[in-house]
Formats: sequence, structure tokens, C-alpha cells
Amino acid sequence: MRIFSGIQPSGEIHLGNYLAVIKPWLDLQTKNDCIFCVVDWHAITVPYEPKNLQRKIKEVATIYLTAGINPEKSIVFTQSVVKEHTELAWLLNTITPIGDLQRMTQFKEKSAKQIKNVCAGLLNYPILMAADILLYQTEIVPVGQDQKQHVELAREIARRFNAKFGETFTLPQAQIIKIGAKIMSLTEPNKKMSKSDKPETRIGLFDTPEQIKKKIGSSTTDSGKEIKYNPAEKPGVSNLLTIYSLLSDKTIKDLENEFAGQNYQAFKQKLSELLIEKLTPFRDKKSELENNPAIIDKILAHGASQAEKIAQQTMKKVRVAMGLL
Ligand code: AQP
Repeated sequence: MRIFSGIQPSGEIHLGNYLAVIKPWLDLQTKNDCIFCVVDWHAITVPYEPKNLQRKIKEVATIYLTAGINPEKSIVFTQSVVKEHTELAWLLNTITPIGDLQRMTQFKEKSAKQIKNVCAGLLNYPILMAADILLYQTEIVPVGQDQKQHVELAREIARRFNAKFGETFTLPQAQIIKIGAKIMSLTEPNKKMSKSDKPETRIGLFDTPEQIKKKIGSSTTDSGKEIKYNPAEKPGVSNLLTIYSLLSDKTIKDLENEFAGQNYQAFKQKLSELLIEKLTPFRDKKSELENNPAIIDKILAHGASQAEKIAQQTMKKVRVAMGLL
């Protein structure tokens, strides 16, 4: 099956991005035809620092490689290098009702933060995302819970295009993990962990052991003493249990048994140790690749040339179907 997924090089890539999206890519990579993109054109729909963008792109690519993505098996590239993404996005603009874009939850939330000058790019973001997905005739799109709505819109756009211009696109489907598709903030466990929130709300993949201990130590827990999974009544502890379970590959039930009778402090200490063990390779790899930036440049350039070939085939079909060739 063809898989496409991506992360924006915005803010600090965190545990939510890793556990819900990047980690599941590894299983998919063994049996499927995978394309993993650094979606930089999406990252510029909110205020950003141009001088940091190239560094951020390389950091995201570093995270993909450290997590276990094999660039000899999967395609890894930067979105803006393959121009067909914007060409297809423009064409899909012509068949997408504005109302569909205005009802997107992410647009409502992000535009509320940009009250003074909401850019058209923020509204059109899901069309670019549809282009990213449809360009590669994608069947499965692994995402977190918050992006499910955008994948459903991409499917609807593909369906509409096929009905109007003839069978052109594969209809994509979102793939969401059962537990952990929405990792919550460490300080406000009713809100999702987010790149744009304060640093203490999330664990960044490059956090130092001291930062990890401090953030987990001061994360919000709940009244009571038991280490029990109950998102409605104990959202803080349930979120920490979810993180622990995904990192250790133990079930939540097993963890409840393991920590029965222990207090929050002991649980948090064990979780910090596990996080330090799992995240140290990310910091190590970052320093290694910073000392040898040509490695990442080469991988991204090779990935872009592979992605371009597929994208060009689809665009040929699209132009013919739309009477543009
Ligand atoms: N808290 C989360 N739990 C599970 N999955 C998450 N994702 C994001 N946050 C969580 C998923 O990560 C993928 C990449 O996200 P993105 O780079 O497209 O940006 P986003 O969804 O807007 O993520 P952020 O981190 O929350 O950024 P901001 O602060 O800008 O809103 C997506 O599949 C997403 O679902």
C-alpha cells in the first residue's frame, strides 16, 4: 500500500508527534511503499522565523532517521522542493467550496490566535494537505486525532475530482492509533500537547535529562493516589500512563498492576528514566548530524528526486483530465 505522512518543521517536535505518528511509521515501513515528508509549506501558514527554517527542516529529517526511518526503503524529502504540490493545490482550490475550509476545526482554532491578520494560506492549508496526499496516490495517511478531519476532506476532494473529471485519484484514508492519538499537555491534560504551547506543557524530542525530570516531576496529576487509567476523572495520570505504555510497549493494564500501591512520585521517576533512555539517541544523533550536515542534504535530495517522479506522473494525468494539456 502507498503511505504518505508528514510533520511541519514548526516549533519543537514533541512526544505527541512521535508516539502517535512517527513511531507507527516504523511498522508500516516494513511492508509498504512509504513517503515521509517534511511539510515546510504548511509551517509558514503561521508566524515563523525565516532564518531558522532550514535548520528546523533538518531537525525534522534527523528525527525521522533517528526514529528508524530507512531512506533506502522509504522516500524522505522536503515538500517545497517538489513544486507539483503547489500546482496541484491550486487546481484543487478550484473544486473546493470555501464553506468546507471554514468549518475545519484547526482553521477555527488557529485563526482565533491570528485575529489581526488571518492569512488565506491558513484557510487553504487543508487543500495543500490534500495535494500532498493525492499527488502520491496515497491509500493510508497515518495522523494524530487532530488531523483526521483534514484527511477526510482530502478524500472528499478526491471523490469530487474523480466524479467531475474522471477516475484520477486513489481515495485516501486516515490511520489513527487506538490509544494515544491525542497526547495531552503535561500541565493542562484536557488540552492536546502542542508545538506552539509553553515548553513546560510538552516533552521535546531533544530535551535533556534534566528538562525531562523537571517537566515530568511538575506535570499535573489528579486528586487521589492511585495509578489508574480513567481519562474522564484522572486525565493527568491517564495521559502519563498512555505515554508510558507507548514507550515501553507494555499495556496500560500491566502498568496499573506494576505500579499498584506506589505513589505518583515513584511512577513519575520511572517514567522520567524511561523517557531519558528513549530520547537520548535523538540528542546524540542531532549532534552527530550537525557535525556532518551533508548526510541529511544528500538523503533529502535523493528523496526529492524519487518523489518528483511519482508527482510528475500524477500531474500529467491531472492536466489531461482537466483539459490543460
Ligand atoms: N498532541 C498530539 N498527540 C498526538 N498526535 C499529535 N499530532 C500533533 N500533536 C499531537 C500529530 O502530529 C502530526 C504532525 O503534526 P503537525 O506538524 O502537522 O502539526 P500540528 O498537528 O498542528 O501539531 P502541533 O504539534 O499541535 O502544532 P501546533 O502547535 O502548531 O498546533 C499530525 O499528524 C498531528 O495530528
